[in-house]
Order: sequence, then structure tokens, then C-alpha cells
Amino acid sequence: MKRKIVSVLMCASMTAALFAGCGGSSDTAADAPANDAAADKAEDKADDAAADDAAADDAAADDAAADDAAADDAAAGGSDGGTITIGFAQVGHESDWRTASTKSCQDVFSTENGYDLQFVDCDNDAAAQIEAVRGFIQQAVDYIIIDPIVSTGWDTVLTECEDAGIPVIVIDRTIDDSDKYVSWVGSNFKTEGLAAGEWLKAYAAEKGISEINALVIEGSTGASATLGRTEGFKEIADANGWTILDSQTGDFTEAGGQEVMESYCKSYEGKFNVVVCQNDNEAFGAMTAMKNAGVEYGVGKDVIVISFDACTAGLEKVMSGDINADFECNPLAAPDVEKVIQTLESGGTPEKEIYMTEHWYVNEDILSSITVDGQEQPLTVVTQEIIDAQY
Ligand code: GYE
Repeated sequence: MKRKIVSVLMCASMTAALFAGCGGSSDTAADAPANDAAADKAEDKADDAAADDAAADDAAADDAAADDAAADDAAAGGSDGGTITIGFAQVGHESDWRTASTKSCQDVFSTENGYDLQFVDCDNDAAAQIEAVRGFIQQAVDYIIIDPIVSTGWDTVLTECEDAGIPVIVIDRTIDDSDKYVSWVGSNFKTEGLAAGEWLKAYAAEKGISEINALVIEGSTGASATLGRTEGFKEIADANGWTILDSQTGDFTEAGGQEVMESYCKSYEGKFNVVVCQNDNEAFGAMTAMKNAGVEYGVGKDVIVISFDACTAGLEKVMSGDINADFECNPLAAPDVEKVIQTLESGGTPEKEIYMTEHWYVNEDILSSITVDGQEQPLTVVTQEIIDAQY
């Protein structure tokens, strides 16, 4: 692959907070591949010597790139020649999940591991994200990683990537109107929604709750994570005759969750017994709103709280009984993305779809499993040990 080492300014909207991670220790399963990668990169340095010469010649032929490369080398204290440049168009910084996803990429695609990661925080702006991708094309990066804010509107820019010969790897959310990318690494959001519904069905039966009146706080509009979770939960609700009183976006943020729940508490006072929040941060906001409105929620209370993501702070709320059940969405995609890149570097063809493994977490030890899409899946009671190991 043709490589140009290009130094660019990091996006101004990138903040130090994004590097801080989401609290709790990092997942050891994620560390292992990253460490392996460091060793592999060291070996690669020798093997890549010829390719590196070619890359250097290439840079010399292109004045601007050569100048940039020189500046980059100076800043890095000399080039190792084998650096892989990656442009990553991240959704934004809306949630704990997002912080963990960003950290996962920065840990794996670090300078020490042989990467030059150009990170752009797109601040939940779909148009800005497409422009970020175009910027990466101009910089002639080696690979582009996209976590698509919305699932449509991608074919034109992905064609531009293809024409430029830059492989695109999609992570987390899906692109639904183009297949011009090499691989996607993420979660099955519909399965997460189905799991939440199946858990509620089994839990209600166990507790003798005969009527379900649910309020849904959706994630960001047009995001595949929102679409899948909404569809999955609705499928079970419809099949069981539950009432979904309302379903509005909280934009995957704590402030959004609080605002939507404040209005729900007024409009549906005394009429709901389940709140489904499509991520933990929305659940934190919703709990604040319910507390302020005098609504009793959580284990053994009037309102069952369901959440998604299961980041450290979410699991703490499950353990304390404020959230009844939390459906994990694993943000640590970067080690799998690195495997995709390694496969491409060695001339192979990576899998088109790679699914993350995730768990369903609960507070009470009353149900051991649920059946989702015909598959029996365990329910895990949250312990301090689990919280400590979570991202
Ligand atoms: O659930 C939410 C984040 O795309 C799966 O985005 C991700 C979602 C995640 O903001 O917390």
C-alpha cells in the first residue's frame, strides 16, 4: 500500500476530556491484542523496510507531503518509516460509552504501536462527519475509521474513499445505504432491544406485573443504535400487548434524558411503570427528573428502569438498584479493527461483519437467563468485581 506520512493539526474540537476515558480499569481482553500489536509492529519494522523506502520516495515526489512528513518526523524525533496513518471520524463526546470508544482507539492506535491517529470529534454533526472523511482523503491517510452518526447518506463519500484507494472500516453504528467499506465492527442493536423486551417479559411474569405502560427515551435520531434498540423492544411490546405511551429522543445525553423525562413526568403522571432509556447517560438524567418529580424508581419501586451500554457508572446504578437491568454494548472495537488492518496489510480479506461480545446485567438474582431470537442468553447479577473490570 502506498503510504504518505502526513502531519496535520488535530481537530480543534478535540478536548482533553476525550482522552480521560470513562473511569474504571480498562478491559484486559482489550489490552492483550494491543500489546500483541506492539510486538507485531516491532517485527513489521524490519519486514517493511523496502516498503518504507518506497513510501519515502513517494513523499519526496510530493512536496507538500514531504514537508509535512519532515515536520512530523521532527516532532516525533525521527520517523520509523512504518507508521500507519489512520483518520478516525468519531461521533462526538455525548456519553460514557463514547469516551470509552475513543479511548479504545487511542490506546490501540498509539504512536508506540506504530500509528499516527488523526482523530476528529464530529460533535454529533452528520455533515461535519462527511467533511472530516473528505479531509482524511485530502491527507491521503492509509485507513479511515468511521463511526457513522446517522446510518444513511454515505454512498457518495464512500465512493470518494474508494476512488482514492483508501480502505474504510466502519465501527459501532452501521451504514445502511452503501457497502463500500471493508469491514464493520460493532453490536447487534436490534438484539439488544429484543433482549430488553424479553427480560421485561420474564421479569414482569416473575413479579406478577400484568400491565406494562412504558415510556421510551430514544437515542439520537437516525443512528442505527437508536433504530435497532427501538425496533427490538417494540417487537416484544407489540407481541405482548404492552402500551408504549411515548417515545422521544434524548440524544444519548444526560441532559437530553433529563429534559425528556421531566416532560414525561408531567404528561404521564401516575400512568407509567417502565422507563426504557437507550443509554446509561439518558438513564442518569431520567433518574434525576423522576427524583425531582417524586417518582419512585428502581428495584422494588413503582417504575422499572431499563438501560443500555452498561458502562462503569451504569453498572454502579444497577448494583445500587436504581437501574433494574442494563444491556451491554461493548465499545472496545479497536483491537478488532487493528486485526482488520493487519489482515489488509498482509494482503488478506477481512470479515465483512465482526460482532462484539456483550452481557446482560441485572440487580436481582431471580432469573438466570432469557431467550432472545431463539437463543438462551445468561443474565448476570452485577458485583463490585464486575464493575471494577468494566470500561
Ligand atoms: O449506546 C451511546 C452512544 O452508538 C452504541 O452511542 C453507540 C451509542 C451508545 O452515545 O451511549
